[in-house]
Amino acid sequence: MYQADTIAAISTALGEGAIGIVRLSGEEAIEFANLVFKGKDLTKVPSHTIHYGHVINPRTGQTVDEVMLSVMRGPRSFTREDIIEINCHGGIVAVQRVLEMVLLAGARLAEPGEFSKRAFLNGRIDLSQAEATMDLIQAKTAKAMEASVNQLQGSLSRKITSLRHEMLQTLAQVEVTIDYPEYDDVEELSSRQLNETARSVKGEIGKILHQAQHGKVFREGINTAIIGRPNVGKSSLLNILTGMEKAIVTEIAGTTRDTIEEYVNVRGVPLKLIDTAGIRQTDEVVEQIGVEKSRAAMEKADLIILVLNQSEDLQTVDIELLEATKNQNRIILMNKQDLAPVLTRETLAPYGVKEDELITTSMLNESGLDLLEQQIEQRFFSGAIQSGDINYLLNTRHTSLLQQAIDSLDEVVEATELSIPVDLIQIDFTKAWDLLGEITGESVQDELLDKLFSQFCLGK
Ligand SMILES: Nc1nc2c(ncn2[C@@H]2O[C@H](COP(=O)(O)OP(=O)(O)OP(=O)(O)O)[C@@H](O)[C@H]2O)c(=O)[nH]1
Ligand SMILES: [Mg+2]
Repeated sequence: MYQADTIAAISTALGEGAIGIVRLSGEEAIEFANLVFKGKDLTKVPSHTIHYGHVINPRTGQTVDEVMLSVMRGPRSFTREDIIEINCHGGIVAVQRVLEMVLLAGARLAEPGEFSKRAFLNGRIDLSQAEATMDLIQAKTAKAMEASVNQLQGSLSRKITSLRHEMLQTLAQVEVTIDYPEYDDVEELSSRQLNETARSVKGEIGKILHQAQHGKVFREGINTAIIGRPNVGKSSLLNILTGMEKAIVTEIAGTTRDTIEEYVNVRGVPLKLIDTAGIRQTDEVVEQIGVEKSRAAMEKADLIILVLNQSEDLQTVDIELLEATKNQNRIILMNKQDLAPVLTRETLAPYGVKEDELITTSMLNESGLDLLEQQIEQRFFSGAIQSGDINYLLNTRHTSLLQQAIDSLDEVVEATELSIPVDLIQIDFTKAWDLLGEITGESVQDELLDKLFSQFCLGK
């Protein structure tokens, strides 16, 4: 079996973990590991075994770390090449030192995603599975994780492969029909076959795209903008929901100047929370830009949390924001409940505020936040999104290929209805087949591959 040059990288997240893993893959993985390992002779041990020993500096013989080392010979490995995994003591220094030693022994530092790229090139995983690995690493919540795992097991690939199979069969049938021109309705028959399959495949792609809309939400988080005039408690809310001092909070109006984004998981709903600069009229240039960004965030949001200060009268900006968000998915917080109330639910009634949009809160004593979380949970789990729906996670590349395939299939359907010659129709049909193949990587160019895999973390 062909094996490429030997690469190495740290495969676990950098930081204080219990263990860190340095991974090697390639032709001389075992040989290089043997140079830095004091314990058994690794060239003699059976595949898929783990060994206790020490990593030493191959030049000085000095001991670097106490380790457990696994040997997995290709092709029964993730990359299908020989793989060594060295489990070191966690902590940045130990893992880095072990990596340095294997580099000293002759391995090359891996590019981001290079392990997965090799797994792909050696036919171990297909492209959508490789991308799922990346999503798995980046999964923000357990639900996104679940969907990534599904995809890793090939739910998208399986679906695409079966669609392509169906298309190939039709193409074959058409060829056969054309080869036996004794039938006088050859053209019509072929045309009908192409039309039927194109329609059916198109329908299936439509379903994938539809289901994936939910998937996108789970991967990227629901765009949630916290909006309001200055000093009402927006940044306080961000800090409470994230459990961190993410944003500066002061009693000075206009404290937040720029949007701040943070992912949070609210009862299983992944939110991309965006804290924004308080909206008001201002002559100050920096603040003006901040306010423009707040408005942009508001327009793009899937969910708006509009914060009001219930200890003060409604101001022009509040009214403007109530109007502007009227048709959006919004939750309105009447904050600073701990202070003497001025605003009431009745005050807000004329502005088209619905009862279930309104929650009274205090960031000071953290009250009302349960209700807020409950609202968020209800809206997104009210049957509309269930974890069973998210079978597919599509990235922009997948979506665009699926759209293009639909376009080609549309051409096919249209052409068959206009009695255009079958060999011309076949061109569009084959094009759709190719486009689908690009999703699983059966027809991709090198350049694209490099780009894709370079988005991976180091060591994957
Ligand atoms: N009493 C009381 N004070 C609050 C409450 N929420 C926030 N504050 C205070 O109000 C002030 C402003 O809070 P921030 O969270 O910075 O307000 P903001 O909306 O982000 O303000 P800008 O960034 O200026 O737009 C701070 O002094 C907070 O401590 C609350 O519920 N009750
Ligand atoms: Mg703020």
